[in-house]
Amino acid sequence: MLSWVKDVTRLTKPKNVFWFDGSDDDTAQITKSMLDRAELIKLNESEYKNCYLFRNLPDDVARVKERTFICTKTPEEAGPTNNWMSIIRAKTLLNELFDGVMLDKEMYIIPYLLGPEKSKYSRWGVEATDSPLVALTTAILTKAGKTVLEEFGDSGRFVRGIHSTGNLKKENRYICHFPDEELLMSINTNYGGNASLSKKPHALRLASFQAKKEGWLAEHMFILELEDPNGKCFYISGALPSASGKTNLAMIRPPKAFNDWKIRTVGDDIAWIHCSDEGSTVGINPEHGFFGVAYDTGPYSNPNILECIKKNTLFTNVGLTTDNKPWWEGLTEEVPKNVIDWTGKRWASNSKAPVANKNSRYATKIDQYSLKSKNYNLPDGVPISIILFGGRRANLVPLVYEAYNWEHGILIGAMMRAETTTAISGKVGQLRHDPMGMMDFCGYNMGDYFAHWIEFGKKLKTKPRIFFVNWFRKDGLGNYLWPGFSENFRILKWMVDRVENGIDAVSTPIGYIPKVDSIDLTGLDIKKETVEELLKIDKDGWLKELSEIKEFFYEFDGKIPNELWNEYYKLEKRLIESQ
Ligand code: GTP
Ligand code: SPV
Ligand code: MN
Repeated sequence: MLSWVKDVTRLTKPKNVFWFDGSDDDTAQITKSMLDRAELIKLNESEYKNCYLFRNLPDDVARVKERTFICTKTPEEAGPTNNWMSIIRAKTLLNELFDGVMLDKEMYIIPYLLGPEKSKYSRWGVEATDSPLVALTTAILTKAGKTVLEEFGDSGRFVRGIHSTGNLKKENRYICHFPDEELLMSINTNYGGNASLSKKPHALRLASFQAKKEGWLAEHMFILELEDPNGKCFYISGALPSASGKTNLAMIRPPKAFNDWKIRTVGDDIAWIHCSDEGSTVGINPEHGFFGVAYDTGPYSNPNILECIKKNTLFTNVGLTTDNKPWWEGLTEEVPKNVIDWTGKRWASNSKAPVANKNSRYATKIDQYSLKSKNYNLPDGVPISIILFGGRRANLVPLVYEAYNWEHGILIGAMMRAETTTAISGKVGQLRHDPMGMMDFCGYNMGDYFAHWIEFGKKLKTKPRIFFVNWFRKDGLGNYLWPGFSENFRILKWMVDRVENGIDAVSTPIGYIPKVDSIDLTGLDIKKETVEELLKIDKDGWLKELSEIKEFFYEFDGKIPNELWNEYYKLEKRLIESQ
């Protein structure tokens, strides 16, 4: 590690090197240096203790898929859903960009651990960055600093990450992954998902590649704990596309009628899933903090997080009130007077632009979240009995359905599509493929990834049951048909009833759907017809969907596994025969 840091120093030529030891003192020192340079705003200490606001440049507030590259020997290894760059070209280009890039700057060396201490499932890495923002973010989102070195031992194996804020010019922005070398290089961006290399670049893109080699899964999934009134706990992991409800669901508060049920959080964005020595499915959350969407987070959508983000939290791209409190749409009903928008300008009350950026975020530690599962940090992980996939679909996809078996479940995950959100730069609301929510995060050929899921299933003695959800169905006027948020608990409960109590369901061409009266609607004002509408299956629509999925699968040049095609044709046949 020392020799690697020397190499990076020779390349980037920083003014000095800051070894982050994970202490509060180190964090305070980095924070102070940013405050001194007016790069950070201290928030109201009495209401937001030790909280800060950082403003990214307006064109650097989301992940940029078009500047994200997988650098392997052949394009085939990266597959059709990733941008590929040859290793030689990427290295030449990046070495030039990184040459002397830290001249007047400090370089922070941040060793980090992903996953619980003393866990065979955990991994580690080191990020060398000249961005104090990235240093602080990594200190929140992972276990970082000295303790990690104890975990390392004298192992020379760690993921190497080099990052520089550079000049933030978009045309020279690169987020490059070298899976064979376990190396990451990112430059000219300071936004979380592009620059905090421990998160998506390591914990998903490189980890998914390692997972394939080693027989586990690195997924864009939350893990939640659901405790029934008898005290029995179930663990559900689920993939929903970016900015489509993972954090919200992992933290929901069951509706009043179910206050003897509990939901607690293990993780909100990434899950590493393994087959245990006993053949069961176990999951860990590699992260140690939440990097959640702030915009729209409020008493209705996520009441539980609001208290947690009132201390030791780093906000990006939210608004600022005159008394130095963070503000975003959804936090309170009224826009505070004379609020400053996320770009730092006074917000005009007739403005159509939002006060907070729609991809504004909070970074906060899971330790201080009161409704975390007590098992959130178990070295052996938690046993997962339900996996769910979800879409963001105004039409077609019902509120919930269950796969007939593991392979069918993988097919419905692979068929996942969603309307785009502000989590990635580009147009919002456009339908795109997002298999298993991993479109932007699978570090290798997705055809091989599907095959790996099939193989993984073969090792499991008991397989989790697989469900699909869609909270986003709309009526003809564009209103959501399902109230969502805490009411989603009712759907989780139905899943547990299926798995635990074997309650009956309706067999349809696409999978099992609930009998209308088996979703517990106690205390919810919703018409039976609306629920029927939410569960309706439009066979012609599904056949059209399938033909589009087929086109997508063809892009993988024969790499879609036979098991998936089999399930695909069985599904098509069921749809045709039921016409
Ligand atoms: P990433 O951190 O980007 O991976 O996002 P996420 O999947 O954790 O998304 P999050 O929970 O932050 O949800 C973000 C958006 O989804 C917000 O705009 C919410 O309003 C919306 N959302 C979440 N749950 C629901 C729901 O049940 N119904 C509806 N209509 N919207 C929802
Ligand atoms: C996502 O976009 O899925 C996120 C935010 O969770 S980021 O870490 O920026 O990728
Ligand atoms: Mn995410």
